[in-house]
Amino acid sequence: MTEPISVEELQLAARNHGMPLEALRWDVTPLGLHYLLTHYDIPEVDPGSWRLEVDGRVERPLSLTLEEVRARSAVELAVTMECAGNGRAQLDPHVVSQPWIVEAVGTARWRGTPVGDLLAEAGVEKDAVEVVFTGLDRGVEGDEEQLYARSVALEELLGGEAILAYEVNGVPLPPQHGFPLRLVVPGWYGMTSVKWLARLTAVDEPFDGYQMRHSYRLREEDDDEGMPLTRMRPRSLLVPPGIPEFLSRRRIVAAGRCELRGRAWSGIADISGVEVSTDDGESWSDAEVERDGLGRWAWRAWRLEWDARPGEFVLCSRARDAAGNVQPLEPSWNVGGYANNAVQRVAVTVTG
Ligand SMILES: Nc1nc2c(c(=O)[nH]1)N[C@H]1C(S)=C(S)[C@@H](COP(=O)(O)O)O[C@H]1N2
Ligand SMILES: [Mo]
Repeated sequence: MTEPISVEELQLAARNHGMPLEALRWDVTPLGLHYLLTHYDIPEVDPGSWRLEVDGRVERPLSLTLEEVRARSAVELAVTMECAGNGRAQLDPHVVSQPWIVEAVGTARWRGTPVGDLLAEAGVEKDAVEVVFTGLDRGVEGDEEQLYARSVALEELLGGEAILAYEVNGVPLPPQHGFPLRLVVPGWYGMTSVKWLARLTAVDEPFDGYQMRHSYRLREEDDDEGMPLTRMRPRSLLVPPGIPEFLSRRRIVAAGRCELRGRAWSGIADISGVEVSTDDGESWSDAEVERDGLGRWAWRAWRLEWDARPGEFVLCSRARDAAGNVQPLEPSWNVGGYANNAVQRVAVTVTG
């Protein structure tokens, strides 16, 4: 990290927890260990009076109870979700917001009904271009009072695998993950997967809400229009080897054979390889990457045997995807501090 964080950033960091990195051991992240990010307050929702409204440019507006949503066709998808701000705290100059280092990620089994099916049922008008997903959580951000809302292009919803999820890892959504219903858009950074859904509105021009127009854009300067953030760039992380030193979290590893393990994902294309370095990126070896795992939208496990000799090491791993994207060694800065997928560096002391 570059500069100390403020009390306001600590306040955010204490509410919005990351995934402890040792949880990379599990294929599916145990529920309480999945990362969490909530802009405003977690709303309290009465499932009895809650309705999902589907309106706007549709032929047959819908108003559905939770039971009615649950009675529709259901699918379960293992999805790796990562916050677009993951890696922000490593940027220089410092970007003030939720100070994630690398831990804003998790993989969950989300069960719900395909968004495309529900839109087909409502009969989307020909002039619709996007659907706006509006949550129940209200707050003030950038001087604008708002309900958290994001839009997704219609073609992405009709051709894609997005679902309206009411279960995670086999249980009803807990309050913090969007009870009673949330959007899950596989492969995309987390901001698009709107929690506490109340309304889907088909619109005939691109939605201009704060979370589209201002947040979640890659900008070099404040007044750039910028490019919207969409899919997750490739990233890999190491299961922390050995044991940690309490304060620094430096890893202590006993000399000898050590299996280095980790996970890699990309929302753009399938992972095509992972390389590992034990000398801070000077030299690289190919790790063995798991092939089938939990499917296209979940991270892939990788492993590499390391003959650890006593001394000081910096371990790194670098993922690439089938579209040719590779993790950079150094971050690239942007105003919001988004999409920093620079390789992770793990300091290790090997003891004799
Ligand atoms: N309604 C609502 N949906 C939301 C958010 C929010 O603050 N309100 N945060 C978004 C962001 S930025 C992320 S990264 C993911 C986090 O999902 P999780 O907390 O279930 O891990 O939810 C997204 N959906
Ligand atoms: Mo996020």
